[in-house]
Amino acid sequence: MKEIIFVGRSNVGKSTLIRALTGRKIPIGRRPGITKKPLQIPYHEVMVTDMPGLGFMSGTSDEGMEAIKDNIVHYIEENAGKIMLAVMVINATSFSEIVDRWTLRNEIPVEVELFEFLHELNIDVIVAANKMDKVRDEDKVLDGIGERLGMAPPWRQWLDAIVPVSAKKGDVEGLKEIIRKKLEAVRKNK
Ligand SMILES: Nc1nc2c(ncn2[C@@H]2O[C@H](COP(=O)(O)OP(=O)(O)O)[C@@H](O)[C@H]2O)c(=O)[nH]1
Ligand SMILES: [Mg+2]
Repeated sequence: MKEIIFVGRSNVGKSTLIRALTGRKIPIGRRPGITKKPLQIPYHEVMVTDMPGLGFMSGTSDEGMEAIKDNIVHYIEENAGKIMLAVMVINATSFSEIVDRWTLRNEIPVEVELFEFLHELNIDVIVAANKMDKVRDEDKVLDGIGERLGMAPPWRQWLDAIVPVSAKKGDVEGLKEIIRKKLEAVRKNK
Protein backbone atom coordinates (compact mmCIF):
# COMPACT_ATOMS: atom_id res chain seq x y z
CA MET A 1 0.00 0.00 0.00
CA LYS A 2 1.22 3.49 -0.87
CA GLU A 3 2.02 5.84 1.94
CA ILE A 4 2.09 9.57 2.70
CA ILE A 5 4.45 10.46 5.54
CA PHE A 6 4.25 13.56 7.72
CA VAL A 7 7.64 14.62 9.05
CA GLY A 8 9.04 17.58 10.93
CA ARG A 9 10.14 18.96 14.23
CA SER A 10 8.13 18.35 17.39
CA ASN A 11 5.23 20.68 18.04
CA VAL A 12 4.95 22.06 14.50
CA GLY A 13 1.44 20.64 14.20
CA LYS A 14 1.91 17.33 12.33
CA SER A 15 -0.76 15.52 14.31
CA THR A 16 -3.19 18.45 14.17
CA LEU A 17 -2.71 18.62 10.41
CA ILE A 18 -3.37 14.90 9.93
CA ARG A 19 -6.46 15.24 12.08
CA ALA A 20 -7.67 18.19 9.97
CA LEU A 21 -7.09 16.24 6.75
CA THR A 22 -8.41 12.83 7.71
CA GLY A 23 -10.94 13.69 10.39
CA ARG A 24 -9.38 10.98 12.56
CA LYS A 25 -8.97 11.75 16.23
CA ILE A 26 -5.27 11.03 16.58
CA PRO A 27 -3.44 12.21 19.72
CA ILE A 28 -2.32 15.83 19.70
CA GLY A 29 0.53 16.80 21.99
CA ARG A 30 -0.03 19.04 24.91
CA ARG A 31 3.71 18.78 25.21
CA PRO A 32 6.25 18.14 22.44
CA GLY A 33 7.09 14.60 21.49
CA ILE A 34 3.82 12.87 22.18
CA THR A 35 4.20 10.83 18.98
CA LYS A 36 7.11 8.48 19.67
CA LYS A 37 6.53 5.80 17.04
CA PRO A 38 5.25 6.07 13.46
CA LEU A 39 1.46 6.06 13.69
CA GLN A 40 -0.46 4.87 10.64
CA ILE A 41 -3.90 6.07 9.67
CA PRO A 42 -5.85 4.81 6.64
CA TYR A 43 -6.80 7.61 4.25
CA HIS A 44 -8.60 6.85 0.97
CA GLU A 45 -6.58 4.00 -0.56
CA VAL A 46 -3.30 5.01 1.09
CA MET A 47 -1.75 5.06 4.54
CA VAL A 48 -0.92 8.32 6.28
CA THR A 49 2.00 8.06 8.68
CA ASP A 50 2.50 10.45 11.57
CA MET A 51 6.25 10.32 12.23
CA PRO A 52 7.82 11.09 15.60
CA GLY A 53 8.99 14.68 15.95
CA LEU A 54 12.56 15.69 15.25
CA GLY A 55 14.56 17.93 17.51
CA PHE A 56 13.91 18.98 21.05
CA MET A 57 11.55 16.98 23.22
CA SER A 58 11.05 17.52 26.91
CA GLY A 59 12.13 14.54 28.95
CA THR A 60 14.31 13.12 26.17
CA SER A 61 18.12 13.05 26.28
CA ASP A 62 20.39 14.06 23.38
CA GLU A 63 21.05 10.37 22.74
CA GLY A 64 17.32 9.70 22.81
CA MET A 65 16.75 12.40 20.20
CA GLU A 66 19.56 11.06 18.01
CA ALA A 67 18.01 7.60 18.25
CA ILE A 68 14.64 8.97 17.14
CA LYS A 69 16.30 10.69 14.19
CA ASP A 70 18.11 7.48 13.22
CA ASN A 71 14.81 5.60 13.42
CA ILE A 72 13.12 8.14 11.16
CA VAL A 73 15.94 8.01 8.60
CA HIS A 74 15.90 4.22 8.70
CA TYR A 75 12.10 4.08 8.32
CA ILE A 76 12.22 6.38 5.30
CA GLU A 77 15.02 4.39 3.64
CA GLU A 78 13.21 1.09 4.22
CA ASN A 79 9.90 2.38 2.89
CA ALA A 80 11.11 4.75 0.16
CA GLY A 81 9.52 2.63 -2.56
CA LYS A 82 6.08 2.93 -0.99
CA ILE A 83 6.24 6.59 -0.01
CA MET A 84 4.34 8.53 -2.68
CA LEU A 85 4.65 11.85 -0.86
CA ALA A 86 6.38 13.34 2.15
CA VAL A 87 4.67 16.29 3.80
CA MET A 88 7.36 18.21 5.67
CA VAL A 89 5.48 20.23 8.26
CA ILE A 90 7.16 23.37 9.58
CA ASN A 91 6.13 26.10 11.98
CA ALA A 92 6.00 29.12 9.67
CA THR A 93 6.40 31.50 12.62
CA SER A 94 9.80 30.15 13.72
CA PHE A 95 11.31 28.17 10.85
CA SER A 96 13.57 30.85 9.37
CA GLU A 97 14.84 32.00 12.75
CA ILE A 98 15.74 28.44 13.78
CA VAL A 99 17.45 27.70 10.47
CA ASP A 100 19.52 30.88 10.74
CA ARG A 101 20.53 30.09 14.31
CA TRP A 102 21.84 26.66 13.27
CA THR A 103 23.56 28.05 10.20
CA LEU A 104 25.38 30.67 12.30
CA ARG A 105 26.74 27.83 14.42
CA ASN A 106 27.93 26.11 11.22
CA GLU A 107 25.44 23.30 11.72
CA ILE A 108 23.03 21.94 9.15
CA PRO A 109 19.47 22.61 10.35
CA VAL A 110 17.65 19.32 10.87
CA GLU A 111 14.81 20.27 8.49
CA VAL A 112 17.20 21.26 5.73
CA GLU A 113 18.99 17.94 6.17
CA LEU A 114 15.70 16.05 6.05
CA PHE A 115 14.53 17.98 2.99
CA GLU A 116 17.74 17.11 1.11
CA PHE A 117 17.65 13.51 2.28
CA LEU A 118 14.12 13.04 0.92
CA HIS A 119 15.15 14.53 -2.42
CA GLU A 120 18.18 12.22 -2.60
CA LEU A 121 15.80 9.28 -2.27
CA ASN A 122 13.63 10.74 -5.06
CA ILE A 123 10.68 11.14 -2.74
CA ASP A 124 8.28 13.97 -3.61
CA VAL A 125 8.24 16.54 -0.82
CA ILE A 126 5.71 19.23 -0.07
CA VAL A 127 6.52 21.78 2.62
CA ALA A 128 3.39 22.52 4.65
CA ALA A 129 4.01 25.92 6.24
CA ASN A 130 1.73 25.59 9.27
CA LYS A 131 0.43 28.06 11.88
CA MET A 132 -0.18 30.66 9.16
CA ASP A 133 -2.97 32.03 11.36
CA LYS A 134 -0.17 33.59 13.41
CA VAL A 135 1.67 35.11 10.44
CA ARG A 136 1.02 38.68 9.36
CA ASP A 137 3.19 39.29 6.30
CA GLU A 138 2.47 36.01 4.52
CA ASP A 139 4.45 36.59 1.32
CA LYS A 140 7.53 37.78 3.17
CA VAL A 141 7.50 34.82 5.55
CA LEU A 142 6.88 32.27 2.78
CA ASP A 143 9.61 33.82 0.61
CA GLY A 144 12.03 33.47 3.54
CA ILE A 145 11.11 29.82 4.11
CA GLY A 146 11.51 28.95 0.44
CA GLU A 147 14.84 30.71 0.22
CA ARG A 148 16.24 28.70 3.12
CA LEU A 149 15.30 25.48 1.35
CA GLY A 150 16.94 26.49 -1.91
CA MET A 151 13.83 27.89 -3.61
CA ALA A 152 14.42 31.44 -4.80
CA PRO A 153 11.61 33.96 -4.19
CA PRO A 154 8.87 34.64 -4.98
CA TRP A 155 7.48 31.56 -3.24
CA ARG A 156 4.54 31.51 -5.64
CA GLN A 157 6.90 30.04 -8.23
CA TRP A 158 6.96 26.95 -6.02
CA LEU A 159 3.27 26.17 -5.56
CA ASP A 160 3.94 22.44 -5.95
CA ALA A 161 6.56 22.54 -3.21
CA ILE A 162 5.29 25.02 -0.59
CA VAL A 163 1.75 25.22 0.73
CA PRO A 164 0.58 27.52 3.54
CA VAL A 165 -1.86 25.92 5.99
CA SER A 166 -3.43 26.46 9.37
CA ALA A 167 -4.17 23.04 10.81
CA LYS A 168 -5.77 24.46 13.92
CA LYS A 169 -8.24 26.54 11.92
CA GLY A 170 -8.89 23.66 9.53
CA ASP A 171 -7.50 25.78 6.73
CA VAL A 172 -5.89 22.94 4.76
CA GLU A 173 -7.57 23.09 1.33
CA GLY A 174 -4.31 23.76 -0.54
CA LEU A 175 -2.68 20.66 0.87
CA LYS A 176 -5.82 18.56 0.30
CA GLU A 177 -5.77 19.57 -3.34
CA ILE A 178 -2.10 18.61 -3.75
CA ILE A 179 -2.74 15.22 -2.13
CA ARG A 180 -5.83 14.69 -4.30
CA LYS A 181 -3.75 15.30 -7.45
CA LYS A 182 -1.01 12.97 -6.25
CA LEU A 183 -3.54 10.21 -5.53
CA GLU A 184 -4.99 10.64 -9.01
CA ALA A 185 -1.53 10.36 -10.59
CA VAL A 186 -0.78 7.21 -8.58
CA ARG A 187 -4.12 5.65 -9.63
CA LYS A 188 -3.36 6.35 -13.30
CA ASN A 189 0.04 4.70 -13.06
CA LYS A 190 -1.40 1.46 -11.77
N1 LIG B 1 -1.84 28.69 16.13
C1 LIG B 1 -1.77 27.44 15.66
N2 LIG B 1 -1.45 26.42 16.49
C2 LIG B 1 -1.39 25.17 15.98
C3 LIG B 1 -1.65 24.92 14.59
N3 LIG B 1 -1.51 23.59 14.38
C4 LIG B 1 -1.18 23.04 15.56
N4 LIG B 1 -1.10 23.97 16.54
C5 LIG B 1 -0.77 23.75 17.96
O1 LIG B 1 0.58 23.33 18.08
C6 LIG B 1 0.72 22.39 19.16
C7 LIG B 1 1.39 21.12 18.66
O2 LIG B 1 0.54 20.44 17.79
P1 LIG B 1 0.76 18.89 17.42
O3 LIG B 1 -0.19 18.58 16.31
O4 LIG B 1 0.71 18.03 18.61
O5 LIG B 1 2.27 18.94 16.87
P2 LIG B 1 3.24 17.72 16.49
O6 LIG B 1 4.14 17.52 17.66
O7 LIG B 1 4.00 18.22 15.30
O8 LIG B 1 2.38 16.54 16.17
C8 LIG B 1 -0.69 22.15 19.71
O9 LIG B 1 -0.86 22.97 20.82
C9 LIG B 1 -1.59 22.60 18.55
O10 LIG B 1 -2.85 23.05 18.99
C10 LIG B 1 -2.01 26.04 13.74
O11 LIG B 1 -2.27 25.93 12.55
N5 LIG B 1 -2.04 27.26 14.35
MG1 LIG C 1 2.38 14.66 17.00
